[in-house]
Amino acid sequence: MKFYDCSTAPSPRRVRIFIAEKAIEIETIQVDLSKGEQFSEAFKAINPLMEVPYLTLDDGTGLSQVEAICRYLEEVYPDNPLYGRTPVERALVTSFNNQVNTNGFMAGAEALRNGSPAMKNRAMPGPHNYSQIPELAARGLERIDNCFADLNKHFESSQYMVDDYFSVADISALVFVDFAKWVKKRIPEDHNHLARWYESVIQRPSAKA
Ligand SMILES: N[C@@H](CCC(=O)N[C@@H](CS)C(=O)NCC(=O)O)C(=O)O
Repeated sequence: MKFYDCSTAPSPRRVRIFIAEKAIEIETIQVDLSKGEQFSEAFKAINPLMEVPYLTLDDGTGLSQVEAICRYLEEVYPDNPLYGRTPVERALVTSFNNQVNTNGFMAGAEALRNGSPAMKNRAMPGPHNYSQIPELAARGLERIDNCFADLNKHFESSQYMVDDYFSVADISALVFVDFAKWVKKRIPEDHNHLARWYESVIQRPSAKA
């Protein structure tokens, strides 16, 4: 397997933390997004979507999208399950993972990609150029605030995203909180429950990934 990564980017970080939690070794190739390496003919031939993360399997199959890659790794490396251990836990993990990615991570992407001058005409990743919509940047910031508040409420009565079970939903939430800093959003001082959860997950060795 080969894992195409960019060490500074948040989407591949979700996979890096997942790999670290599984304690597996995968050959990793850096694609420097700051230098536009995702647009090179060489990388386009590997992933026509021109995005990271990307995983190629030994039989030549290529997998794009964080979710597809993590779910594949969960199946081939079932030890230390991160998508749930029972039917109900798997359903809850999927639900909370989708919620935090939609309401948090995507809000961060909306704010950054529609607001940063460096991302002019790159409001969406991938092979097509899209112009920025300033209203979406403003709405993204508002949605980040709401996601922080919702997570704070959630962690009032739950150790992790799903009860006392650390899962891929916690990885997504951690990457969201760190990604929000890119648009100058930090956990508000009075969000004690969210801060307590963050302190516990950021201390895991995998969080350094
Ligand atoms: N939906 C994709 C999103 C991946 C994505 O947004 N990757 C970003 C890095 S965080 C990227 O490759 N950006 C390239 C670009 O902006 O041109 C996934 O889940 O993997």
